[in-house]
Amino acid sequence: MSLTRRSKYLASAGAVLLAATYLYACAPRQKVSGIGNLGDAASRTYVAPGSYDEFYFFTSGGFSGQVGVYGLPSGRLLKVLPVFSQNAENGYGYNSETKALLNTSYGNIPWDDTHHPSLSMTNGEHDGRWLFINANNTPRFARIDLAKFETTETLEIPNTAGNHGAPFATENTEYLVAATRFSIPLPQKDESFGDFATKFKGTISLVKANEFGKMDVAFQILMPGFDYDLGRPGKGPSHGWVFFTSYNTEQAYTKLEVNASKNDKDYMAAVNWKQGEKCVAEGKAKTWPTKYYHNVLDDATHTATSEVKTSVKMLLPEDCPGMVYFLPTPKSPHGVDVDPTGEYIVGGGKLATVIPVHSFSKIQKAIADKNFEKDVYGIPVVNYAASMFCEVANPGLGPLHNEFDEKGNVYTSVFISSEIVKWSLPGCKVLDRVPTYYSIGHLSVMGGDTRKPYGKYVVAMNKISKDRFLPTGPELTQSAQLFDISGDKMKLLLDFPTIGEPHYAQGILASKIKDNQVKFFKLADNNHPYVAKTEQATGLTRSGKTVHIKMTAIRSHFAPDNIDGVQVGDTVLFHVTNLEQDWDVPHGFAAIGSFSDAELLIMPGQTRTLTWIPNSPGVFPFYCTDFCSALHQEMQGYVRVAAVGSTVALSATTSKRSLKALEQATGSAR
Ligand code: K7E
Ligand code: CUA
Repeated sequence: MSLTRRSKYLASAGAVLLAATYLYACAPRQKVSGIGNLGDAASRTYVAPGSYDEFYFFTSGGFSGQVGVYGLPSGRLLKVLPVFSQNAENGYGYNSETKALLNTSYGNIPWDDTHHPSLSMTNGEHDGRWLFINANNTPRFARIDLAKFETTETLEIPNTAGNHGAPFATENTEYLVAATRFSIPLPQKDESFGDFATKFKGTISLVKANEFGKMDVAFQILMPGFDYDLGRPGKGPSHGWVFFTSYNTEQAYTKLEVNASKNDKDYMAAVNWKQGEKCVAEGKAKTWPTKYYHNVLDDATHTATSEVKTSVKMLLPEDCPGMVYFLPTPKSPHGVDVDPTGEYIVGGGKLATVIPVHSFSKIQKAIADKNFEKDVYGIPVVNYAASMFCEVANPGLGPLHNEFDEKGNVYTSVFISSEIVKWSLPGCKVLDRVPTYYSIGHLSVMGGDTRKPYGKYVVAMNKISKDRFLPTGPELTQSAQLFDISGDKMKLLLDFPTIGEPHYAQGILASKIKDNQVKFFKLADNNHPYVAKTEQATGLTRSGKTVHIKMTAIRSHFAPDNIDGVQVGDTVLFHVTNLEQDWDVPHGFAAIGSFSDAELLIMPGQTRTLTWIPNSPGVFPFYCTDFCSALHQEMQGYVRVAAVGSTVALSATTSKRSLKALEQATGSAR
């Protein structure tokens, strides 16, 4: 960039960030690794064959719409969980049973952008029941059941655009909180951009989540038209409150990098949701007509169904005094994080030269004393000096996010200067800093958002991996870096590649999850409308142009495996039940030319459906895709397809000769 062009860039604060990003993040840098003793680092992350990792680590997939499950400290990838995505690996989002989980008022949306995994909480600690995650683009929440590692419930969030500051769980998972990133006309209608400041609004949502199948918007709060970015519920003394950062309090609607970077301070919203609950109970909320989807995967039918909701309770701050306050916070803050004691609320001012720390008790006092500097859209703005506990000096360039350990230390990710800065609370002094490779976004301490962090490790999730891994064409892998934080100095232990774009991630002790696993689904409890619990219960039915085939799979054959009487243009639905009742014995199912679905991967005791529409006469094979036994290659069959109008009746046969005995003879059990 030329000097004149650069000085133009430097004309605004937003551009300073941009220019600094070029100068720091993209400059070639030397490979200072921060590793004191490589051999020691290797042994600290080595998990011997047959041993387990100490932590599960759940990373958001960002634009992959998925969740990555890693073991730490090894950094081994254990699973990729589809959430707001279709997954060819197991048919999620393709097959008839799971498709409804992607239903929204905009239609069936098989993609989204996931940012913040949030583990369910009991008494402010991860309890290992569920993982929640947000969809940014078409606003939604998902529940992932950690006994099954499966997405089991999704909820659309109405009156929202850019569901970014979400879904952080309160101390007992009473609520997941959410805030709108984009303010929009509410209710949505055709408005001119020039009316942004008067007609565009934001919302904050409190979503009930503590019971499977009952996720719902408890109430929403109508907010001034800013961009709300991130949120964190209080803990301990601040339980009952939630804090959201905002940027663009300038209310710009074009060229935000400049126009939304003018104010020296933006606002952090401090929301007393218990007060909100009270106002709702007193009937102060308005009922707003809207439309949003709630989708639940039923345990017994293994099938998701959708329900359409038609209204929400909307609270206006002026109708519920004491519910919302603004805390001035420098400057275009991104992250907000609450320390384990619940007293300190730490902002991440991405254009600020300090890390601002608000004190919950000082906020309470300022409110009691009415120590306000002004009102903004009727919302009292607490005096900056009155809520501020400290400003941490020398935090690096572009502080974003904070996590906490068990010893009163805070770890701040600093994007532009690519580092983790460790500092103390309540001391507010920088204690250590370590470079990351490169451009760190979120970071995650094991249990680092809870009342009782485990500490031990912090993981940096970096936006750029540059020269750290073998190149893979124009797009290089995303990367995470594991640091030891048990001593005074942070120490780099491991680089590992990550899938999608991991924004945030959470680590939980493996012992809280690993012994609660569902090993298979009980066949006796399977209530799928097309289940076949025995081979005798299989069969074919035709209704018009639709053919239902109830089929079973067991090592190593399908029943039936010869199907006759299908015609060109029929919609053939293979409902395949896996009869196995043992851990880790899925069967797969694929049929040649199936163009609307991926394969099925059917867990033991489960039924899954593949849709198949033959477009020419012939005899077409299907087979099991998962190498399930020595005779897995024999696990196959044929469908015979006749021309339209053929008089061949539907029929099915299964080879009489069971291969079970042969399998046992060859010792082929998986
Ligand atoms: Cu900082 Cu979406 Cu939490 Cu990305 S967000 S880094
Ligand atoms: Cu069943 Cu391979």
